[in-house]
Amino acid sequence: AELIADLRRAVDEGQLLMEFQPIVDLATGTVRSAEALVRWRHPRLGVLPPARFLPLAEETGLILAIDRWVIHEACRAAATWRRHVPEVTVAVNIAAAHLRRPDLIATVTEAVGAVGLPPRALTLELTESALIEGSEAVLDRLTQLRDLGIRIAIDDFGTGYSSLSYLHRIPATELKIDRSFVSRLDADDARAYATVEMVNRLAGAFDLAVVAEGVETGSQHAAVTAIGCLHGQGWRYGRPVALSELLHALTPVD
Ligand code: G
Ligand code: G
Ligand code: MN
Ligand code: NA
Repeated sequence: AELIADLRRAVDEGQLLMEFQPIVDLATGTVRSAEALVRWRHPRLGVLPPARFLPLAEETGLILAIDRWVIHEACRAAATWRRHVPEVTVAVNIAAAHLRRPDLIATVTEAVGAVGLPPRALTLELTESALIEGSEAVLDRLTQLRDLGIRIAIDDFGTGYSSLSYLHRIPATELKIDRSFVSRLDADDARAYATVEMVNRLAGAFDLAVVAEGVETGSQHAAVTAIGCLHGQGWRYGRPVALSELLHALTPVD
C-alpha cells in the first residue's frame, strides 16, 4: 500500500528512467532499433525492474501515466539517436489498459509531433493477450495508428492463447518470437527449431518483419540466422542500457 503512494509520486517526481535494448540486423550486426524498457529509481529500495511495479501500476491505473511518460521519453530518445544514426527506430511496450483508451492516438501523435519524429520511427509492442481481449474499437484504433505510419509489433509471439485468425485482423508490421522458443534452440531441440521456423515462415506470408528475442548464445544466434530471421534482440547483442550508452556504443571512439 505504501508502494502505491510512492508510485504515484514517482511519475511526477521524475523517478522513472528508461533503458534501451538494441535490436540488430542479424546478417550484419548493425543496430536498427531499440526497445525502451522502464525502471523505477525508488528513493529507498534502489532501481526496481518493471516486474516489481508494473503489476501494481496496472491494478491502480497508474500504468496509463507511466506509459504516457514512456512514449514521450522514447520519442525524445529516438529523435536524439536519429541525429547520429538516421534510420533507427524505437519500440515501446503498451499495456492492455492503454489499448482500451480512445486517447492513445492523441498521446502517440503528440509524442511524435513534439520532437518531429516520423511516425514510422515508432513501434508499439502489444502482447497477444492484450490483442485477443481487444474489441472492435481497439482494432479500429490500431488501424488508425497504422494509417498514421506507426509500426505495430506483436510481442512474446507464440505464448498467448493465440488464435491465428487474429493475425488476419490486426494491422501488425512485425512479430517478436518469444524468448522461450529461442532459448531452447541451444539444446538442439527439434520442436523449438520447428516452432521458430514456422513463425518465421508465417511472418513472411503475412509480410511481417520478425525479431528473434532473447538471443543469448552463439549457437542461438547461428540457429535464428540459419532459419532466416532478419532481426535479433538479446544479451548476445546488448543488454538494456541508458540512452547515453547507446549513443556512445554507436559513435566511433577514436
Ligand atoms: O526490462 P525487463 O526485462 O525487466 O522487462 C520486463 C517486462 O516489462 C517486459 O517484457 C515488458 O513487457 C514490460 N515493460 C517494460 N517496460 C515497459 C513499459 O514502459 N510499459 C509497459 N506497459 N510494459 C513495460
Ligand atoms: O517486452 P518483453 O517481455 O519482450 O521484454 C523484454 C524482456 O526480456 C526485458 O525484460 C529484457 O530485459 C529481457 N531480455 C532481453 N534480452 C534477454 C536475453 O537475452 N535473455 C533473457 N533471459 N532476457 C532478456
Ligand atoms: Mn517487448
Ligand atoms: Na517480448
